[in-house]
Amino acid sequence: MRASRNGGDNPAMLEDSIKAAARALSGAGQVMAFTGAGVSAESGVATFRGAGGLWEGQPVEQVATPEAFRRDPLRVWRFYEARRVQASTVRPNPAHETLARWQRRFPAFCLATQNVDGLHQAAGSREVLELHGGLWRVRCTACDRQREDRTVPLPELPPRCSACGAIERPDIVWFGEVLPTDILSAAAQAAAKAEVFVVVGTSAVVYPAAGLVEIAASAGATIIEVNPAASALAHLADIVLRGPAGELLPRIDATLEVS
Ligand code: BV8
Ligand code: ZN
Repeated sequence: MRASRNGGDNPAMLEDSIKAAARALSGAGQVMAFTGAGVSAESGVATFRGAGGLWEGQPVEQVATPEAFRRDPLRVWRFYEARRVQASTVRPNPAHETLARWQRRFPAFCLATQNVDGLHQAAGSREVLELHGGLWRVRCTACDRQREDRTVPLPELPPRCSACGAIERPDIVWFGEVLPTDILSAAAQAAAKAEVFVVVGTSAVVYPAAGLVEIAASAGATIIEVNPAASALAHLADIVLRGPAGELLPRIDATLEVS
């Protein structure tokens, strides 16, 4: 059990934890951020489990699967089309913007996200490791041809591959599917080298992505958790900031600048 400074809802303790987070970051050479749906919450994107995690009354885990797509590709495409439409109307929030700034500030900075909304890239983050794919890419189910398509709404559902005519799927990693090996291993290598590992807006229940926190913790990184609620891996956090990322990341950043 790591001693954790719990910046609970006591403002003085929260301020103390913000200072502790800034101190840990200010001298760090290798920093990594790992984000989930919570980092996009203040942009207006519904989190997975927060919104009851339901789509047409069904748990998302039953819609975001290869079986559901095989059974009813149109239904699964309607789920993703609805998220593409919503994602096209939202903007990055100060949490995304702070993480993009940190990429320029630290000698080595890696951002791995479970999100598929593209908001980190819209905020200016580069080389984002999209562990679970992206809403703006589609992939052919037959010839695997991948393309970016930001048309909203898509003219035809399901979209068809212009090379071979087969239907295309969202380039998303569904439950029961393996993550892109190159992306997962890049994230795991960065987690093993991180001096400070910031976990932002994730319930940390989905594996193997959540395993990145465990890799960083066992390699001795200082773990900072930014989340209004305790994630499943909060016990690994050295510094805990209980609150919204859009408010707390800029406050850490402002404290960094003066430290
Ligand atoms: C795989 C794409 C196996 C879909 C997603 C152990 C090892 C390996 C696999 C497993 C395992 N145990 C179980 C599994 C199976 C499964 C899994 O982990 N299930 C869970 C539910 C138990 N894992 C898989 O299926 C993975 N595949 O391992 O395949 C395999 C192995 C070999 C060969 C073949 C197969 C694939 C997982 C990927 C699934 N796809 N996304 C889509 O997006 O449409 S996962 C989905 O959940 C999203 O990516 C989402 O990002 C992710 C995690 O959720 P969070 O991002 O954390 O969001 P959540 O709503 O849960 O939490 C939001 C948090 O934000 C909360 O904590 C909240 O408090 C906080 N918050 C709210 N507001 C704010 C905030 N924080 C900060 N500021 C705020 N303002
Ligand atoms: Zn094709």
